[in-house]
Amino acid sequence: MLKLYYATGTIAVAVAITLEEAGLAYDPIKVDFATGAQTKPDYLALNPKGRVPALVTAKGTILTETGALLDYIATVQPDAALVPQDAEDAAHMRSVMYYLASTMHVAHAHKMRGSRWADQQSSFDDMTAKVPETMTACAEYVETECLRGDFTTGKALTLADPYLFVVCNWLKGDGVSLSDFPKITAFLSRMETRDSVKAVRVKGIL
Ligand SMILES: N[C@@H](CCC(=O)N[C@@H](CS)C(=O)NCC(=O)O)C(=O)O
Repeated sequence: MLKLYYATGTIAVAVAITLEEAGLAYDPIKVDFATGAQTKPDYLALNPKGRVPALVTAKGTILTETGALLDYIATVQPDAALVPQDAEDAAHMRSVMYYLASTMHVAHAHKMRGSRWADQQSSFDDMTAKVPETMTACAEYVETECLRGDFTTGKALTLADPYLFVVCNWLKGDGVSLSDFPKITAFLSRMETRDSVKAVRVKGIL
């Protein structure tokens, strides 16, 4: 069975939701951030980046990077139709995924993970203070450019949606006023009605 290494509320939740959407069985294994388990030798042997998610396949191969794991799920379970047939829709889906990975997730990380980029407490404080502004700018982009209908590419859920759901769930805690973003608000509510999201909540992953 697949093994998903996750921490609650992190981007690893997007992988759990996508596994549920695809109907793939998996064993969720919690990495306890409270004790810094992601920095300990046992976990670093699995993922030298010290991050979640990591997915171990039935063959024992270790896969990392959220976008890669989502694409892996779509490839092994094509019947779930998690990638649009239309090439331009698929490109839009991936542009949203790359945006989330390279820009919005990174902007969010400036709140708590300043030590990745600096050493001084004043630098951390400055980065944290900027997060409401940068995440609001990201939310504006998501609201106007990413959501092209009920979901990222229109009517049907694709790989970008569990990813977008998790990152947009961080907005409130990052000081963004969700009432300014009706499309994002409706999208978050829509995702909450899905069995996949309910299942990860029941499992305590979200
Ligand atoms: N590019 C990676 C980023 C993964 C990542 O940064 N995960 C965070 C949780 S949202 C993490 O594991 N942080 C642990 C740490 O920084 O110590 C991906 O998308 O999978």
